[in-house]
Amino acid sequence: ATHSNGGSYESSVKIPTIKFNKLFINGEFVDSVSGKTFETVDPRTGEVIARIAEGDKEDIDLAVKAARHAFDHGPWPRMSGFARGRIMMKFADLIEQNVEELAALETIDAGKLFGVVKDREIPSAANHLRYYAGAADKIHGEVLKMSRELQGYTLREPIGVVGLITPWNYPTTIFFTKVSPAMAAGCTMIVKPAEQTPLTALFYAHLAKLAGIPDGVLNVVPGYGPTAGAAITSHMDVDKVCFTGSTEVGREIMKASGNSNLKPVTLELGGKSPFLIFDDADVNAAADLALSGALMNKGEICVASSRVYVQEGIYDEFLPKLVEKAKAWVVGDPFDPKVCQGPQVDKTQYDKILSYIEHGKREGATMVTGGKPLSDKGYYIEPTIFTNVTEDMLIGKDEIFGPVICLMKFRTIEEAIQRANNTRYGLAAGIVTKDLNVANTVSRSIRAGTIWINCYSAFDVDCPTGGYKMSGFGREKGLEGLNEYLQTKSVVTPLYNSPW
Ligand code: TXE
Repeated sequence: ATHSNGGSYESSVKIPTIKFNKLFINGEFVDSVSGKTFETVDPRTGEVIARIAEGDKEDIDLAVKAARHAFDHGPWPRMSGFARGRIMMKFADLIEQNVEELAALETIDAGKLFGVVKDREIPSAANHLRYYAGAADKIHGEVLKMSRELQGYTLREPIGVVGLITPWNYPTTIFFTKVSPAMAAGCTMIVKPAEQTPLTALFYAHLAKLAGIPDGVLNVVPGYGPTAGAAITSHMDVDKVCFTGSTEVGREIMKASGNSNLKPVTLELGGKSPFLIFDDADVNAAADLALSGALMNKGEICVASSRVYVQEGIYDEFLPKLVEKAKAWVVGDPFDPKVCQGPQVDKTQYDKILSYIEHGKREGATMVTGGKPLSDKGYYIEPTIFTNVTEDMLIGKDEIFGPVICLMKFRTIEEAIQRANNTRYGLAAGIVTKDLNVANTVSRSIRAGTIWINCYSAFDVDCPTGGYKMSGFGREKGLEGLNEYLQTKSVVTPLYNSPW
């Protein structure tokens, strides 16, 4: 890969000063009860950006109390859906007005591409708010005819106080895929952003207040998983948890729910998504799709097309194309518009990826390009491609969450389906073919929540996403995503002259 100068790129983008570094509870920025703080680090350099108030159990208790009060007594769940929607629309406008500063914060905190965050991710997040704002006044139950003696109807009610635990790879997007439907439903919430990337979430809290979201509706408490996160999942007064993160932590969250109040959970977990390229594909276009599907956001994306399967008729043509494209993929400072890939989010992820690469070599896979760190400063890793991989190797079955592609060859459609499904995950899959019958057959046969045909990572707010198998359960986005924050109450009345 070409390396464009690590952290020394002279950007014209103004690096913002950090305005919000405290917990946001009940409409105010406050220090943590313990007074403790933690560092958030710029992955371009490994240097500390700011110290952030560190939330722990006592702070979560305060946030839950505020959210509970706002839910049980405040205006938010009681006002009309239309009124909630108007406030959410204002919130969305404020986000767009601050897009430059927000995008710069996200870039220094997460190492994400400035241009992509500014032009796509933040505008799309604002549109998540608008989509659900538009749905807020269309939440209706049903009238039930029931038996001759009874009439019933259903109410769709907000589920209550929700805990939203987010990861560091898409700090803005995932914040709004959870917050927007929760707000539209009339829930109140505590968001715990990932400890690696708390900066934009706190800024959004500030904007929510400016927009007129009542105090206590949105609380943002940065902190670590086993302390602040676990305090949410085991809290007796939190009615639901929605989590995106690792499968291991997903397991802990279900246990915490089981050991406390049996709160329902929605889990969006890891993946090892297959990308199947059939003999009739345009090799060049397919290589572009496979590469960007796997390396997008430095491979730190739950749907990464990390297992690429190519049919034997075009494999020999495909391999050098993919390698050539990987070598031309520019790694460097995420403010540089020429760059395709910034630094991995932190030292832990960087070390994890490099250790998987070493493991791949030891397991007998063939590394055909990449494999090395790219700079002595910051967490940059070359795009890496392995061939001769099988699904039982560690690199063929674990989620690496970095710029590493496992390239494999298949013969028949049946083999492609069988190997695509040979994983404990089921988040997404890609298919490249011009043959409609192949595309339809394979789509039905793969056990995954999203199938992309002749495209990849094509997300939109009205399209539900989520996992099969150990990639989790529940759906986010679309109207199904709103259901996760609602529950149904049935109301039944006898008719005149009925025996009741
Ligand atoms: O995730 P964690 P990590 C995968 C990816 C990555 C690996 C580890 O493979 O390499 O997970 O990343 C909070 N109770 N994904 O360790 O720990 C934590 O503070 C409650 C895939 O960063 O799952 C953070 O806010 N919460 C993924 C959030 O969980 C807890 C995105 C995610 O962190 C907790 C991220 C606990 N006991 C990582 N422990 C995806 N699906 O996109 C941690 N947390």
